[in-house]
Amino acid sequence: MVRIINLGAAQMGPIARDEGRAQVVERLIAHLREAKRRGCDLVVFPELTLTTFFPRWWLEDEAELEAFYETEMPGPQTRPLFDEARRLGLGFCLGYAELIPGDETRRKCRFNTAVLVGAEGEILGKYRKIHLPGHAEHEPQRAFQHLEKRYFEPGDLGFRVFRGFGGLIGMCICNDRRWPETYRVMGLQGVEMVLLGYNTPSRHPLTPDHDAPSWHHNTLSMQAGAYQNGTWVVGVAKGGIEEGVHHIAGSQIIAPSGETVAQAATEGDELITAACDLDLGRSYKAHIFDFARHREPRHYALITALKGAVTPEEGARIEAAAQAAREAAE
Ligand code: ING
Repeated sequence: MVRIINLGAAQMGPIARDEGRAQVVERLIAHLREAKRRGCDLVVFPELTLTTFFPRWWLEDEAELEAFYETEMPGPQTRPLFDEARRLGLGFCLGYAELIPGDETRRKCRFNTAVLVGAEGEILGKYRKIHLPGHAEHEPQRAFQHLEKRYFEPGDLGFRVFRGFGGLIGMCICNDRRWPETYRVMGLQGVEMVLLGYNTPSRHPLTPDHDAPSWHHNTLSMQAGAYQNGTWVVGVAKGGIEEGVHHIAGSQIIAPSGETVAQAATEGDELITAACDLDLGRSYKAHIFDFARHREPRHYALITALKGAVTPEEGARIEAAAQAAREAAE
């Protein structure tokens, strides 16, 4: 039986700081209706889809900051999106800022989150962004801030793979897509489609030499993740000039071959679609990337032992110690 997901990547143009949730939700619902018209089953929205990308500002007022977060999903302002998706029989993936209010049982937490929602409106899975880029302190010398390390904490749910839409679906968020570990952990769980949204400034205040190739870095990261794990990858941007900062667009749907099969042509609200055959990854998983047959984890100890790089001499020492520990355990 052929397993096809008719996929809609719902790119968003800029969201203004004063654009209310209801206005944004209306734009998302317009995407859902267009996706239904074009025969989609599953629609993917960008990272932090419900608001402007607020980590670009240094916000000291707690109430002002927390106005960008959701304390329930769905909540009163997002329920219309869930209701319309269910009426249309569509699943969707939604990125948003998640606030877990503190109480006597747990401290307050803030995450950069995505949920996978089934065609009946049920939440099939949740992911909280693990790789947080940028900085935690005010750096006024920058043309704009990137304060995700201040406004969110690293995700605590891992890289999970969920059953839905006839296949194995994973999620990650924005900067996660640049790290090969993201895809490989899901690849080791058999993932067949990775859904991700991103807000990516085209200018890099501290590394201006990265500006020109930023498009290439975006595509390279996602195409490599797809090919090296035999999975579809769907990358959906919030693009255009948002509150004075230009974000790359370039949303795309990438096959397990690593080839882009659909790409956005604009920097605004744009739906791109593809009929994604989940079995296209089989030949990669069964041959060139048959993990069980070809991977050699005994040589990968440094990957989980270390956070930052060490000297080659220290690397050799750690590897030798890991080898000795394995032999002692055998
Ligand atoms: N945004 C950017 C991203 O990883 C960034 C941060 C921009 C990192 C440019 C490196 C270069 O696409 C988010 N939200 O992670």
